[in-house]
Amino acid sequence: MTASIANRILNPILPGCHPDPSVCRVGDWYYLVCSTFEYLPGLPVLRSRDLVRWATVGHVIDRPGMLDFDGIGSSGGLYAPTIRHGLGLFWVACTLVDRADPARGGNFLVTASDPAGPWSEPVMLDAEGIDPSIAFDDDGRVWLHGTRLAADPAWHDQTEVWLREYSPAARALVGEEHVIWRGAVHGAVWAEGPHLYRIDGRWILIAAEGGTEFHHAVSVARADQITGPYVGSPGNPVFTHRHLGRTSEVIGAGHADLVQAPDGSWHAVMLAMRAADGRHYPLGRETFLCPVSWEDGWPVFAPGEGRLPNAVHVPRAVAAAPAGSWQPDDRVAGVVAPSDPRWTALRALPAEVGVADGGAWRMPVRAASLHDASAPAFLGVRQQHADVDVRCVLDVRGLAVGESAGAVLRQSEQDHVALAVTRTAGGGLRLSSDRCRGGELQHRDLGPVPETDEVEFSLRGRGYEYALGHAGADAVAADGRELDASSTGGFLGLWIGVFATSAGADPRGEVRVTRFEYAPARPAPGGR
Ligand code: 6LW
Repeated sequence: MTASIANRILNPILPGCHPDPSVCRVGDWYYLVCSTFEYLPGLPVLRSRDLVRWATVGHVIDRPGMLDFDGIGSSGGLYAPTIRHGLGLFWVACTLVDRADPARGGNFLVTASDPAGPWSEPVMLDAEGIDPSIAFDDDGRVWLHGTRLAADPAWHDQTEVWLREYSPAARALVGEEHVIWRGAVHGAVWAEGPHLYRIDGRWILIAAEGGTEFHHAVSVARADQITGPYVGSPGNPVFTHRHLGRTSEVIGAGHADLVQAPDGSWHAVMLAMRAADGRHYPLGRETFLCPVSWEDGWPVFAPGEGRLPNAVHVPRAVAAAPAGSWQPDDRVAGVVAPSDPRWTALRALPAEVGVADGGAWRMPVRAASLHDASAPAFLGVRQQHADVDVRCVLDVRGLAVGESAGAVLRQSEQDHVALAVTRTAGGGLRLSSDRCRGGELQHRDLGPVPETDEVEFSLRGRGYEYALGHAGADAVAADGRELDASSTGGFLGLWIGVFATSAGADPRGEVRVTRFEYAPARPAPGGR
Protein backbone atom coordinates (compact mmCIF):
# COMPACT_ATOMS: atom_id res chain seq x y z
CA MET A 1 0.00 0.00 0.00
CA THR A 2 1.25 3.47 -0.79
CA ALA A 3 -0.09 6.67 0.65
CA SER A 4 -0.85 8.07 -2.80
CA ILE A 5 -3.42 5.42 -3.64
CA ALA A 6 -4.76 4.87 -0.17
CA ASN A 7 -7.92 6.85 -0.84
CA ARG A 8 -8.41 6.34 -4.51
CA ILE A 9 -10.25 3.63 -6.31
CA LEU A 10 -9.45 2.62 -9.86
CA ASN A 11 -12.15 2.20 -12.45
CA PRO A 12 -13.84 -0.06 -13.24
CA ILE A 13 -14.40 -0.99 -9.62
CA LEU A 14 -15.94 -4.33 -10.63
CA PRO A 15 -14.28 -5.46 -13.86
CA GLY A 16 -15.86 -8.06 -16.11
CA CYS A 17 -19.58 -8.60 -16.52
CA HIS A 18 -21.09 -6.61 -13.62
CA PRO A 19 -23.83 -4.55 -15.27
CA ASP A 20 -26.72 -2.54 -13.84
CA PRO A 21 -25.08 -1.93 -10.46
CA SER A 22 -27.14 -0.79 -7.50
CA VAL A 23 -25.69 0.37 -4.21
CA CYS A 24 -26.85 1.42 -0.77
CA ARG A 25 -25.14 2.31 2.49
CA VAL A 26 -26.12 1.22 5.96
CA GLY A 27 -24.03 2.78 8.69
CA ASP A 28 -20.39 2.24 7.78
CA TRP A 29 -21.01 -0.35 5.07
CA TYR A 30 -21.85 -0.11 1.38
CA TYR A 31 -23.70 -2.95 -0.32
CA LEU A 32 -23.79 -3.49 -4.07
CA VAL A 33 -25.67 -5.89 -6.37
CA CYS A 34 -25.66 -6.34 -10.17
CA SER A 35 -27.27 -8.40 -12.94
CA THR A 36 -26.30 -12.04 -13.52
CA PHE A 37 -28.73 -13.20 -16.26
CA GLU A 38 -28.67 -17.00 -16.73
CA TYR A 39 -25.75 -17.58 -14.38
CA LEU A 40 -26.21 -18.84 -10.83
CA PRO A 41 -25.81 -18.11 -8.00
CA GLY A 42 -27.68 -14.98 -8.99
CA LEU A 43 -27.19 -11.38 -7.89
CA PRO A 44 -23.91 -11.21 -5.95
CA VAL A 45 -24.01 -9.03 -2.85
CA LEU A 46 -20.72 -7.20 -2.42
CA ARG A 47 -19.82 -5.30 0.70
CA SER A 48 -17.32 -2.52 1.26
CA ARG A 49 -16.43 -0.18 4.06
CA ASP A 50 -14.68 2.36 1.90
CA LEU A 51 -15.82 1.82 -1.72
CA VAL A 52 -12.27 0.57 -2.35
CA ARG A 53 -12.14 -3.02 -1.21
CA TRP A 54 -15.19 -5.12 -2.07
CA ALA A 55 -15.91 -8.62 -0.90
CA THR A 56 -18.70 -10.91 -2.05
CA VAL A 57 -20.67 -11.73 1.09
CA GLY A 58 -23.36 -13.80 -0.58
CA HIS A 59 -25.84 -14.05 -3.41
CA VAL A 60 -29.51 -13.18 -3.39
CA ILE A 61 -30.58 -16.18 -5.49
CA ASP A 62 -28.57 -18.99 -3.97
CA ARG A 63 -30.98 -21.84 -3.22
CA PRO A 64 -32.30 -24.41 -5.70
CA GLY A 65 -35.81 -23.65 -6.86
CA MET A 66 -36.02 -19.99 -5.77
CA LEU A 67 -36.77 -19.18 -9.41
CA ASP A 68 -37.19 -21.37 -12.48
CA PHE A 69 -34.41 -20.77 -15.00
CA ASP A 70 -34.92 -23.87 -17.12
CA GLY A 71 -35.06 -23.04 -20.81
CA ILE A 72 -34.39 -19.34 -20.31
CA GLY A 73 -32.04 -18.40 -23.14
CA SER A 74 -28.81 -16.51 -22.69
CA SER A 75 -29.12 -12.80 -21.81
CA GLY A 76 -32.48 -13.62 -20.24
CA GLY A 77 -32.65 -14.37 -16.52
CA LEU A 78 -31.89 -11.87 -13.79
CA TYR A 79 -31.88 -8.23 -14.93
CA ALA A 80 -31.02 -5.01 -13.14
CA PRO A 81 -31.56 -5.51 -9.40
CA THR A 82 -31.94 -2.70 -6.87
CA ILE A 83 -30.70 -2.98 -3.27
CA ARG A 84 -32.04 -0.79 -0.48
CA HIS A 85 -32.36 -0.84 3.30
CA GLY A 86 -35.55 0.17 5.06
CA LEU A 87 -37.92 -0.82 7.85
CA GLY A 88 -35.04 -2.76 9.42
CA LEU A 89 -34.50 -5.03 6.40
CA PHE A 90 -32.45 -5.28 3.24
CA TRP A 91 -34.61 -5.33 0.11
CA VAL A 92 -33.74 -6.40 -3.42
CA ALA A 93 -36.13 -5.92 -6.33
CA CYS A 94 -35.33 -7.58 -9.64
CA THR A 95 -36.84 -9.13 -12.77
CA LEU A 96 -36.62 -12.66 -14.10
CA VAL A 97 -36.81 -12.30 -17.90
CA ASP A 98 -37.47 -14.90 -20.54
CA ARG A 99 -36.90 -13.11 -23.83
CA ALA A 100 -38.75 -15.88 -25.70
CA ASP A 101 -41.77 -15.96 -23.39
CA PRO A 102 -42.83 -12.64 -21.81
CA ALA A 103 -45.50 -14.49 -19.81
CA ARG A 104 -42.78 -16.17 -17.77
CA GLY A 105 -40.90 -14.64 -14.84
CA GLY A 106 -41.59 -11.04 -13.94
CA ASN A 107 -40.73 -8.53 -11.24
CA PHE A 108 -40.09 -9.79 -7.74
CA LEU A 109 -38.98 -8.64 -4.31
CA VAL A 110 -36.88 -10.39 -1.66
CA THR A 111 -35.82 -9.27 1.80
CA ALA A 112 -33.17 -10.29 4.31
CA SER A 113 -32.09 -9.12 7.72
CA ASP A 114 -28.49 -9.99 6.81
CA PRO A 115 -27.35 -9.05 3.28
CA ALA A 116 -25.20 -12.21 3.28
CA GLY A 117 -28.48 -14.12 3.39
CA PRO A 118 -30.60 -16.02 3.66
CA TRP A 119 -32.85 -13.97 1.40
CA SER A 120 -36.59 -14.62 1.48
CA GLU A 121 -38.43 -16.55 -1.19
CA PRO A 122 -39.28 -14.18 -4.05
CA VAL A 123 -42.57 -12.28 -3.80
CA MET A 124 -43.80 -11.89 -7.37
CA LEU A 125 -45.18 -8.42 -8.13
CA ASP A 126 -48.13 -7.61 -10.30
CA ALA A 127 -46.13 -5.24 -12.49
CA GLU A 128 -44.99 -5.42 -16.09
CA GLY A 129 -41.59 -4.46 -17.42
CA ILE A 130 -38.09 -4.48 -15.95
CA ASP A 131 -35.70 -2.64 -13.64
CA PRO A 132 -37.79 -2.40 -10.46
CA SER A 133 -36.56 -0.11 -7.68
CA ILE A 134 -37.58 0.67 -4.11
CA ALA A 135 -37.99 3.95 -2.21
CA PHE A 136 -38.89 4.47 1.44
CA ASP A 137 -40.84 7.58 2.35
CA ASP A 138 -40.30 9.43 5.63
CA ASP A 139 -43.74 8.22 6.74
CA GLY A 140 -42.71 4.54 6.45
CA ARG A 141 -44.48 3.90 3.16
CA VAL A 142 -42.69 1.74 0.58
CA TRP A 143 -42.86 2.68 -3.09
CA LEU A 144 -41.89 0.49 -6.00
CA HIS A 145 -41.15 1.82 -9.44
CA GLY A 146 -39.87 0.35 -12.68
CA THR A 147 -39.78 0.63 -16.44
CA ARG A 148 -42.09 -0.75 -19.11
CA LEU A 149 -42.86 -0.05 -22.73
CA ALA A 150 -45.12 3.03 -22.88
CA ALA A 151 -48.81 2.27 -23.24
CA ASP A 152 -49.22 4.85 -26.02
CA PRO A 153 -45.68 5.46 -27.25
CA ALA A 154 -44.84 8.64 -29.12
CA TRP A 155 -41.84 6.84 -30.67
CA HIS A 156 -40.50 3.32 -31.06
CA ASP A 157 -39.23 1.86 -27.78
CA GLN A 158 -40.46 4.75 -25.69
CA THR A 159 -40.87 3.53 -22.13
CA GLU A 160 -42.58 4.87 -19.05
CA VAL A 161 -41.66 4.71 -15.38
CA TRP A 162 -44.50 3.48 -13.19
CA LEU A 163 -44.80 4.01 -9.44
CA ARG A 164 -47.00 2.19 -6.95
CA GLU A 165 -47.10 1.69 -3.22
CA TYR A 166 -46.05 -1.69 -1.83
CA SER A 167 -47.74 -3.10 1.25
CA PRO A 168 -45.35 -5.29 3.27
CA ALA A 169 -48.36 -6.66 5.16
CA ALA A 170 -50.22 -7.67 2.00
CA ARG A 171 -46.93 -8.51 0.21
CA ALA A 172 -48.40 -6.83 -2.85
CA LEU A 173 -48.58 -3.58 -4.77
CA VAL A 174 -51.54 -1.57 -3.56
CA GLY A 175 -53.34 1.64 -4.44
CA GLU A 176 -53.24 3.74 -7.52
CA GLU A 177 -50.53 3.46 -10.14
CA HIS A 178 -48.74 6.60 -11.32
CA VAL A 179 -46.77 7.03 -14.53
CA ILE A 180 -44.10 9.49 -13.48
CA TRP A 181 -41.60 9.66 -16.34
CA ARG A 182 -41.45 8.98 -20.07
CA GLY A 183 -37.87 9.93 -20.83
CA ALA A 184 -36.04 13.26 -20.91
CA VAL A 185 -35.09 13.54 -24.55
CA HIS A 186 -37.66 13.34 -27.35
CA GLY A 187 -37.04 10.14 -29.32
CA ALA A 188 -34.65 8.62 -26.79
CA VAL A 189 -35.33 4.92 -26.37
CA TRP A 190 -35.57 3.02 -23.13
CA ALA A 191 -35.86 5.35 -20.19
CA GLU A 192 -34.98 2.64 -17.68
CA GLY A 193 -33.15 1.72 -14.51
CA PRO A 194 -35.16 4.32 -12.54
CA HIS A 195 -34.23 5.07 -8.94
CA LEU A 196 -36.01 7.51 -6.60
CA TYR A 197 -34.24 9.25 -3.70
CA ARG A 198 -35.54 11.51 -0.95
CA ILE A 199 -32.95 14.30 -0.84
CA ASP A 200 -33.34 17.62 0.96
CA GLY A 201 -37.11 17.37 1.07
CA ARG A 202 -37.50 16.63 -2.64
CA TRP A 203 -37.79 13.47 -4.72
CA ILE A 204 -34.98 12.97 -7.20
CA LEU A 205 -35.49 10.52 -10.06
CA ILE A 206 -32.46 9.15 -11.88
CA ALA A 207 -33.04 7.11 -15.03
CA ALA A 208 -30.93 5.76 -17.84
CA GLU A 209 -31.95 6.34 -21.42
CA GLY A 210 -30.74 5.86 -24.96
CA GLY A 211 -30.36 2.07 -24.65
CA THR A 212 -27.63 0.26 -22.81
CA GLU A 213 -25.19 0.47 -25.73
CA PHE A 214 -23.21 3.36 -27.18
CA HIS A 215 -25.96 5.98 -26.71
CA HIS A 216 -26.53 5.18 -23.05
CA ALA A 217 -27.05 8.23 -20.83
CA VAL A 218 -28.19 9.35 -17.39
CA SER A 219 -31.11 11.73 -16.94
CA VAL A 220 -32.56 13.29 -13.84
CA ALA A 221 -35.88 14.78 -12.80
CA ARG A 222 -37.33 15.99 -9.50
CA ALA A 223 -40.64 16.52 -7.78
CA ASP A 224 -42.03 17.71 -4.45
CA GLN A 225 -44.33 14.71 -4.12
CA ILE A 226 -43.23 11.15 -4.86
CA THR A 227 -46.14 10.81 -7.26
CA GLY A 228 -44.97 13.84 -9.24
CA PRO A 229 -45.20 15.88 -11.35
CA TYR A 230 -41.52 15.33 -12.20
CA VAL A 231 -39.62 18.13 -13.90
CA GLY A 232 -36.53 17.16 -15.89
CA SER A 233 -33.20 18.87 -15.37
CA PRO A 234 -32.49 21.51 -18.01
CA GLY A 235 -29.13 19.75 -18.38
CA ASN A 236 -30.55 16.38 -19.47
CA PRO A 237 -29.02 14.04 -20.25
CA VAL A 238 -26.75 14.99 -17.37
CA PHE A 239 -24.18 12.30 -18.10
CA THR A 240 -23.13 10.19 -21.09
CA HIS A 241 -20.03 9.16 -23.00
CA ARG A 242 -21.74 9.15 -26.39
CA HIS A 243 -20.53 12.60 -27.36
CA LEU A 244 -16.94 11.41 -26.93
CA GLY A 245 -17.30 9.32 -30.08
CA ARG A 246 -15.72 6.02 -30.95
CA THR A 247 -12.23 7.08 -29.95
CA SER A 248 -13.28 6.90 -26.33
CA GLU A 249 -12.13 3.63 -24.81
CA VAL A 250 -14.91 3.75 -22.27
CA ILE A 251 -18.34 3.76 -23.89
CA GLY A 252 -21.97 3.25 -22.93
CA ALA A 253 -21.87 4.96 -19.51
CA GLY A 254 -25.27 4.94 -17.83
CA HIS A 255 -27.65 3.15 -15.47
CA ALA A 256 -26.51 5.06 -12.39
CA ASP A 257 -27.38 4.63 -8.73
CA LEU A 258 -26.47 7.22 -6.09
CA VAL A 259 -25.04 6.75 -2.62
CA GLN A 260 -23.93 9.18 0.07
CA ALA A 261 -20.78 8.50 2.09
CA PRO A 262 -20.71 9.01 5.87
CA ASP A 263 -18.77 12.27 5.33
CA GLY A 264 -21.64 13.66 3.25
CA SER A 265 -19.98 13.26 -0.16
CA TRP A 266 -21.96 11.68 -3.00
CA HIS A 267 -20.97 8.95 -5.44
CA ALA A 268 -22.65 7.01 -8.22
CA VAL A 269 -22.08 3.51 -9.49
CA MET A 270 -22.98 2.94 -13.13
CA LEU A 271 -22.21 0.59 -15.97
CA ALA A 272 -19.88 1.31 -18.88
CA MET A 273 -17.80 -0.74 -21.26
CA ARG A 274 -14.10 -0.70 -22.06
CA ALA A 275 -13.90 -0.95 -25.83
CA ALA A 276 -10.38 -0.57 -27.20
CA ASP A 277 -11.81 0.09 -30.68
CA GLY A 278 -14.76 2.11 -29.42
CA ARG A 279 -17.18 -0.67 -30.39
CA HIS A 280 -16.42 -4.11 -28.99
CA TYR A 281 -16.23 -5.03 -25.34
CA PRO A 282 -15.66 -8.76 -24.65
CA LEU A 283 -15.50 -8.11 -20.89
CA GLY A 284 -19.08 -6.89 -21.01
CA ARG A 285 -20.67 -4.03 -19.14
CA GLU A 286 -18.63 -3.30 -16.02
CA THR A 287 -19.28 -1.32 -12.83
CA PHE A 288 -17.62 2.09 -12.54
CA LEU A 289 -17.61 4.60 -9.71
CA CYS A 290 -18.25 8.28 -10.41
CA PRO A 291 -17.99 11.26 -8.06
CA VAL A 292 -21.14 13.34 -7.75
CA SER A 293 -21.72 16.85 -6.47
CA TRP A 294 -24.90 18.92 -6.25
CA GLU A 295 -25.53 22.27 -7.90
CA ASP A 296 -28.87 24.08 -7.63
CA GLY A 297 -30.49 20.91 -6.39
CA TRP A 298 -29.32 18.83 -9.37
CA PRO A 299 -26.63 16.11 -9.31
CA VAL A 300 -23.45 16.75 -11.29
CA PHE A 301 -21.70 13.57 -12.38
CA ALA A 302 -17.88 13.73 -12.55
CA PRO A 303 -17.92 17.47 -11.74
CA GLY A 304 -15.41 19.52 -13.71
CA GLU A 305 -14.48 16.49 -15.79
CA GLY A 306 -17.65 15.17 -17.42
CA ARG A 307 -16.47 11.61 -17.96
CA LEU A 308 -15.78 8.54 -15.87
CA PRO A 309 -12.41 9.14 -14.24
CA ASN A 310 -9.72 6.44 -14.22
CA ALA A 311 -9.32 6.97 -10.50
CA VAL A 312 -11.87 8.25 -8.02
CA HIS A 313 -10.95 9.73 -4.69
CA VAL A 314 -13.14 8.36 -1.97
CA PRO A 315 -13.42 9.26 1.68
CA ARG A 316 -11.61 7.36 4.34
CA ALA A 317 -10.22 4.50 2.27
CA VAL A 318 -8.67 1.88 4.50
CA ALA A 319 -6.53 -0.05 2.03
CA ALA A 320 -5.14 0.05 -1.49
CA ALA A 321 -5.97 -2.16 -4.43
CA PRO A 322 -3.71 -5.21 -4.68
CA ALA A 323 -0.45 -4.61 -6.56
CA GLY A 324 -0.77 -5.03 -10.29
CA SER A 325 -4.52 -5.03 -10.30
CA TRP A 326 -7.18 -2.45 -10.68
CA GLN A 327 -9.69 -4.66 -9.08
CA PRO A 328 -10.02 -3.72 -5.42
CA ASP A 329 -10.25 -7.37 -4.53
CA ASP A 330 -7.49 -9.85 -3.73
CA ARG A 331 -9.16 -12.82 -5.38
CA VAL A 332 -8.15 -12.00 -8.92
CA ALA A 333 -5.02 -14.10 -9.49
CA GLY A 334 -4.25 -17.73 -8.82
CA VAL A 335 -6.17 -20.92 -8.23
CA VAL A 336 -9.94 -20.58 -8.17
CA ALA A 337 -10.84 -23.15 -5.51
CA PRO A 338 -14.35 -24.67 -5.37
CA SER A 339 -15.15 -22.44 -2.38
CA ASP A 340 -14.43 -19.28 -4.42
CA PRO A 341 -17.56 -17.12 -4.91
CA ARG A 342 -16.53 -16.43 -8.50
CA TRP A 343 -17.77 -19.84 -9.64
CA THR A 344 -21.01 -19.85 -11.55
CA ALA A 345 -23.05 -22.45 -13.39
CA LEU A 346 -25.76 -22.12 -16.02
CA ARG A 347 -29.38 -22.11 -14.80
CA ALA A 348 -28.32 -24.23 -11.83
CA LEU A 349 -26.13 -23.64 -8.82
CA PRO A 350 -22.48 -24.75 -9.00
CA ALA A 351 -23.22 -27.17 -6.15
CA GLU A 352 -25.98 -28.76 -8.24
CA VAL A 353 -23.62 -29.27 -11.18
CA GLY A 354 -20.46 -30.25 -9.32
CA VAL A 355 -19.41 -31.59 -5.96
CA ALA A 356 -16.54 -29.87 -4.20
CA ASP A 357 -14.01 -32.57 -3.43
CA GLY A 358 -11.06 -31.07 -1.61
CA GLY A 359 -9.41 -28.62 -3.98
CA ALA A 360 -11.22 -30.12 -6.98
CA TRP A 361 -14.70 -30.14 -8.47
CA ARG A 362 -16.16 -33.54 -9.27
CA MET A 363 -18.51 -32.86 -12.16
CA PRO A 364 -20.82 -35.61 -13.40
CA VAL A 365 -21.31 -35.51 -17.17
CA ARG A 366 -24.73 -34.23 -18.28
CA ALA A 367 -26.62 -34.88 -21.49
CA ALA A 368 -27.09 -31.16 -22.18
CA SER A 369 -24.54 -29.49 -24.41
CA LEU A 370 -23.28 -25.91 -24.40
CA HIS A 371 -25.76 -25.19 -27.21
CA ASP A 372 -28.82 -25.91 -25.06
CA ALA A 373 -30.68 -23.38 -22.92
CA SER A 374 -30.72 -25.80 -20.01
CA ALA A 375 -28.29 -26.67 -17.24
CA PRO A 376 -25.22 -28.31 -18.78
CA ALA A 377 -22.28 -29.64 -16.78
CA PHE A 378 -20.54 -26.25 -16.91
CA LEU A 379 -18.62 -24.33 -14.28
CA GLY A 380 -17.08 -21.01 -15.14
CA VAL A 381 -15.92 -17.57 -14.06
CA ARG A 382 -16.21 -14.14 -15.60
CA GLN A 383 -13.33 -12.87 -17.69
CA GLN A 384 -12.34 -9.81 -15.68
CA HIS A 385 -9.11 -8.78 -17.37
CA ALA A 386 -8.51 -7.98 -21.04
CA ASP A 387 -5.18 -9.80 -20.83
CA VAL A 388 -5.62 -13.07 -19.05
CA ASP A 389 -4.21 -16.58 -18.78
CA VAL A 390 -6.38 -19.43 -17.59
CA ARG A 391 -5.14 -22.96 -17.10
CA CYS A 392 -7.36 -25.83 -16.17
CA VAL A 393 -6.60 -29.46 -15.57
CA LEU A 394 -9.32 -32.07 -16.04
CA ASP A 395 -8.98 -35.61 -14.78
CA VAL A 396 -10.81 -37.48 -17.55
CA ARG A 397 -10.41 -41.03 -16.29
CA GLY A 398 -14.13 -41.15 -15.52
CA LEU A 399 -15.21 -40.02 -18.99
CA ALA A 400 -17.33 -42.71 -20.68
CA VAL A 401 -17.15 -43.55 -24.39
CA GLY A 402 -18.65 -40.79 -26.52
CA GLU A 403 -18.46 -38.22 -23.72
CA SER A 404 -16.46 -35.00 -24.03
CA ALA A 405 -14.92 -32.56 -21.59
CA GLY A 406 -13.00 -29.38 -22.12
CA ALA A 407 -12.72 -25.62 -21.80
CA VAL A 408 -14.94 -22.93 -23.28
CA LEU A 409 -14.96 -19.20 -23.91
CA ARG A 410 -18.65 -18.38 -23.67
CA GLN A 411 -20.98 -15.58 -24.61
CA SER A 412 -24.14 -17.70 -25.01
CA GLU A 413 -25.59 -20.95 -26.34
CA GLN A 414 -25.27 -19.45 -29.81
CA ASP A 415 -21.85 -17.90 -29.49
CA HIS A 416 -18.89 -19.67 -27.94
CA VAL A 417 -15.64 -21.41 -28.74
CA ALA A 418 -14.76 -24.70 -27.05
CA LEU A 419 -11.90 -27.15 -27.05
CA ALA A 420 -12.52 -30.66 -25.75
CA VAL A 421 -11.37 -34.23 -25.63
CA THR A 422 -13.79 -37.07 -26.39
CA ARG A 423 -13.41 -40.63 -25.18
CA THR A 424 -13.38 -42.92 -28.23
CA ALA A 425 -14.75 -46.45 -28.52
CA GLY A 426 -11.20 -47.77 -28.43
CA GLY A 427 -10.66 -46.05 -25.09
CA GLY A 428 -8.39 -43.28 -26.40
CA LEU A 429 -8.97 -39.54 -26.53
CA ARG A 430 -9.50 -37.24 -29.50
CA LEU A 431 -9.23 -33.48 -29.42
CA SER A 432 -11.78 -31.32 -31.20
CA SER A 433 -12.96 -27.74 -31.34
CA ASP A 434 -16.47 -26.33 -31.54
CA ARG A 435 -17.03 -22.83 -32.79
CA CYS A 436 -20.56 -21.67 -32.46
CA ARG A 437 -21.47 -18.33 -34.09
CA GLY A 438 -25.03 -17.13 -34.25
CA GLY A 439 -26.13 -20.68 -33.45
CA GLU A 440 -24.15 -22.20 -36.35
CA LEU A 441 -21.84 -24.89 -35.14
CA GLN A 442 -18.51 -25.68 -36.76
CA HIS A 443 -17.00 -28.85 -35.36
CA ARG A 444 -13.39 -29.74 -36.13
CA ASP A 445 -11.66 -32.96 -35.27
CA LEU A 446 -8.09 -32.16 -34.26
CA GLY A 447 -6.85 -35.74 -34.03
CA PRO A 448 -5.88 -38.15 -31.28
CA VAL A 449 -4.11 -37.06 -28.13
CA PRO A 450 -1.83 -39.33 -26.11
CA GLU A 451 -3.72 -41.34 -23.52
CA THR A 452 -3.44 -39.59 -20.16
CA ASP A 453 -5.33 -39.29 -16.88
CA GLU A 454 -5.22 -35.53 -16.74
CA VAL A 455 -5.73 -33.20 -19.68
CA GLU A 456 -4.53 -29.63 -19.51
CA PHE A 457 -6.43 -26.88 -21.29
CA SER A 458 -5.42 -23.26 -21.49
CA LEU A 459 -7.02 -20.03 -22.54
CA ARG A 460 -5.03 -16.93 -23.41
CA GLY A 461 -6.73 -13.61 -23.92
CA ARG A 462 -4.84 -10.59 -25.18
CA GLY A 463 -7.29 -7.83 -25.92
CA TYR A 464 -9.51 -9.10 -28.73
CA GLU A 465 -7.28 -12.11 -29.48
CA TYR A 466 -7.95 -15.39 -27.78
CA ALA A 467 -6.42 -18.84 -28.07
CA LEU A 468 -7.61 -22.05 -26.50
CA GLY A 469 -4.87 -24.60 -26.12
CA HIS A 470 -4.17 -28.15 -25.11
CA ALA A 471 -1.03 -29.44 -23.40
CA GLY A 472 0.72 -26.10 -23.78
CA ALA A 473 0.05 -25.63 -27.52
CA ASP A 474 -2.57 -23.34 -29.09
CA ALA A 475 -5.31 -25.33 -30.81
CA VAL A 476 -8.04 -22.85 -31.73
CA ALA A 477 -8.18 -19.08 -31.99
CA ALA A 478 -11.13 -16.83 -31.25
CA ASP A 479 -11.87 -13.19 -31.98
CA GLY A 480 -13.37 -11.29 -29.06
CA ARG A 481 -15.00 -8.84 -31.47
CA GLU A 482 -17.15 -11.67 -32.83
CA LEU A 483 -18.12 -12.98 -29.41
CA ASP A 484 -18.90 -9.74 -27.62
CA ALA A 485 -22.39 -8.46 -26.86
CA SER A 486 -22.29 -5.77 -29.55
CA SER A 487 -21.83 -8.48 -32.22
CA THR A 488 -24.03 -11.17 -30.73
CA GLY A 489 -26.89 -9.03 -29.47
CA GLY A 490 -26.57 -10.18 -25.88
CA PHE A 491 -26.11 -8.34 -22.61
CA LEU A 492 -23.17 -10.33 -21.27
CA GLY A 493 -19.43 -10.30 -21.10
CA LEU A 494 -17.40 -13.43 -21.75
CA TRP A 495 -17.10 -16.31 -19.33
CA ILE A 496 -14.29 -18.87 -19.19
CA GLY A 497 -15.27 -22.31 -18.01
CA VAL A 498 -15.02 -26.06 -18.13
CA PHE A 499 -17.73 -28.43 -19.28
CA ALA A 500 -18.58 -32.08 -19.83
CA THR A 501 -21.30 -33.49 -22.06
CA SER A 502 -22.62 -36.75 -23.43
CA ALA A 503 -24.22 -34.77 -26.27
CA GLY A 504 -27.74 -36.03 -25.67
CA ALA A 505 -26.88 -39.63 -24.80
CA ASP A 506 -27.46 -41.04 -21.33
CA PRO A 507 -24.62 -39.60 -19.27
CA ARG A 508 -22.52 -42.18 -17.42
CA GLY A 509 -19.19 -40.62 -16.58
CA GLU A 510 -17.70 -37.72 -14.70
CA VAL A 511 -14.66 -35.46 -14.78
CA ARG A 512 -12.66 -33.94 -11.99
CA VAL A 513 -11.63 -30.34 -12.36
CA THR A 514 -8.42 -30.74 -10.41
CA ARG A 515 -7.09 -27.26 -11.07
CA PHE A 516 -8.44 -23.97 -12.43
CA GLU A 517 -6.03 -21.05 -12.43
CA TYR A 518 -6.99 -17.53 -13.43
CA ALA A 519 -4.23 -14.95 -13.82
CA PRO A 520 -4.26 -11.42 -15.20
CA ALA A 521 -1.47 -11.49 -17.77
CA ARG A 522 0.14 -8.23 -16.75
CA PRO A 523 -0.73 -5.03 -15.01
CA ALA A 524 -1.60 -2.59 -17.75
CA PRO A 525 0.08 0.82 -17.76
CA GLY A 526 -1.68 3.34 -15.58
CA GLY A 527 -3.32 0.57 -13.64
CA ARG A 528 -6.07 -0.18 -16.19
C1 6LW B 1 -31.41 -3.94 -17.95
C2 6LW B 1 -31.79 -2.67 -18.58
C3 6LW B 1 -31.01 -2.73 -19.82
O1 6LW B 1 -32.47 -4.47 -17.23
O2 6LW B 1 -30.47 -3.94 -20.02
O3 6LW B 1 -30.80 -1.95 -21.94
C4 6LW B 1 -31.07 -4.79 -19.14
N1 6LW B 1 -30.94 -1.81 -20.67
O4 6LW B 1 -31.58 -1.56 -17.77
C5 6LW B 1 -30.18 -5.94 -18.82
O5 6LW B 1 -28.93 -5.51 -18.32
